[in-house]
Amino acid sequence: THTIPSCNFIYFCLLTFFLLPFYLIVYFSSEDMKPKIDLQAGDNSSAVRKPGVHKVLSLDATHAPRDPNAVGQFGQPVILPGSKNAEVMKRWNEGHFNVYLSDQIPVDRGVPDTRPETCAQNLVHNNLPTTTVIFCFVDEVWSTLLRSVHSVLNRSPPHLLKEIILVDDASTKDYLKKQLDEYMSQFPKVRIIRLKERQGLIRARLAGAAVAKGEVLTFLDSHIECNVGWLEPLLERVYLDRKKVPCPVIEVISDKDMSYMLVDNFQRGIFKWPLVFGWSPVPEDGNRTLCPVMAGGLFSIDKKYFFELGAYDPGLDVWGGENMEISFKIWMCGGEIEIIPCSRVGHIFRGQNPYKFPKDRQKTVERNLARVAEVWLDEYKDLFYGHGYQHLLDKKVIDIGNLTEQIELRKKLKCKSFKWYLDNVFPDMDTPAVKAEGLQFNYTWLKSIRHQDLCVAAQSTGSGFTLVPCDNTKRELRWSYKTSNSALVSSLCRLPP
Ligand code: UD2
Ligand code: MN
Repeated sequence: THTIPSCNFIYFCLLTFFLLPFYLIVYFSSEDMKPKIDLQAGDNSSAVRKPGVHKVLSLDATHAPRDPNAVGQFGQPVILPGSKNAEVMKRWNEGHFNVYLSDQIPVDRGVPDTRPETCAQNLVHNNLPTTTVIFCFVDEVWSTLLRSVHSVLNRSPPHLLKEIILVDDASTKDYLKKQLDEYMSQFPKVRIIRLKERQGLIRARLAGAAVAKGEVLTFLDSHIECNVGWLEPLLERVYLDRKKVPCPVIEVISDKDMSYMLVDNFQRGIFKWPLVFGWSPVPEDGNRTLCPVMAGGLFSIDKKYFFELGAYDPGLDVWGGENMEISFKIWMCGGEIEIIPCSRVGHIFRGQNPYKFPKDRQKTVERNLARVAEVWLDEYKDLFYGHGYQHLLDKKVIDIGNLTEQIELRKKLKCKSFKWYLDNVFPDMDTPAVKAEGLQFNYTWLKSIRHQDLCVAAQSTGSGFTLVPCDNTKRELRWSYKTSNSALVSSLCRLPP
């Protein structure tokens, strides 16, 4: 005969099979399970919209990570066993950094708060403008793209973050199509715009800016991690003066071990002829924060001001030169570029662009730079062409396109001269000219020392030079400045640290 189960047993089954799942759902969606938001400056969130000031909100939803034991947590370096080398190398070219390792690190990892100590005490206004964060990307690695977006969501005061716009510059990878839409649909603030044809980062950013709803535009590269308190100091600058264009300090995420590294020597962005971007220490008597040229990737700008300045020259293709264009334009037409020491964003610097250029890379960048030189450099454009770009003067060789609109814009905005810019913004600029045996060589943006079609090659024995036909794929033809005053050093040399 069958025995009737006891009441206790029925209750037990009921609890286990019906109530427990219900209870778990309620528990996991409860406040306890949501990312913790740390208002280190006291809970002043309710004061945020009232007039007045508050301490910078040190928001960080990742300071208590879900998995504190995961690799790379808190920006620590990860040393993989040698047995993983083959896998690391196999995936390296997907992004020109350690993609294999990046994929193992949580997309919402914590990073060390690298701000100078006083930053957390700084006051900012309660009624700061809102911002649209614009990431443009082409074939970005999945884990770094996600980490970039999460770092913005987790470390930005929600009331200041109007939206995040992802502009997909005609990526070819499948995961960036359907899967990205699905993933981002859990974040109502994230919008994806897809360009039908590859436009390059300049026109991709313009496409994002055209539909942005925030009062301030914040441009970021798609392989970054924003640090604690990164946003408010940028917005505060724009709030105080809408013609100020603030840039965060760009910290380094190692391309090899993915560690987040503090930048503690304060540098500003500069250029050398022929319009080669570089970093240099601030001169003794110089203003600590003024920055003659921005690196290009990371900055905030008042949206209306961006469009008043004519945004970017839309004739610039794919990559390169747009940081020179926007920098000269801002300074010469009444604005200022400033690096904000309390705002920090890590960026993976890659040895090479991991994506293809629709046309030749070198020709694309040269053409962009020539457009900038023609519009902004006045008589100094001769110095640009003189440093290895004589061939660009032959209009039959390279068509730099129509510049009428850009030249008209400069007139309309009544911008100052390039001489004014050099005298006032970058008075310590020097012109590196390498002289040897009566020849005048030019140092080019490809880091070669060039005389017509010949380039100086270092010899692997460590002493002596030869002159060989230029070829930008050869390491022995690459030379760089290790510090602003150093001699040019061959990339074959290893210097003591
Ligand atoms: C630096 C800037 C970068 C840009 C560039 C000069 C920083 C940290 N980075 O080089 O923002 O100013 O100098 O142009 O200051 N991308 C596209 N379409 C393209 C090419 C690139 O959407 O056709 C995206 C790319 O996925 C990335 C961003 O544009 O998110 C910048 O490109 P990058 O990371 O290759 O440039 P980077 O850091 O070498
Ligand atoms: Mn980048």
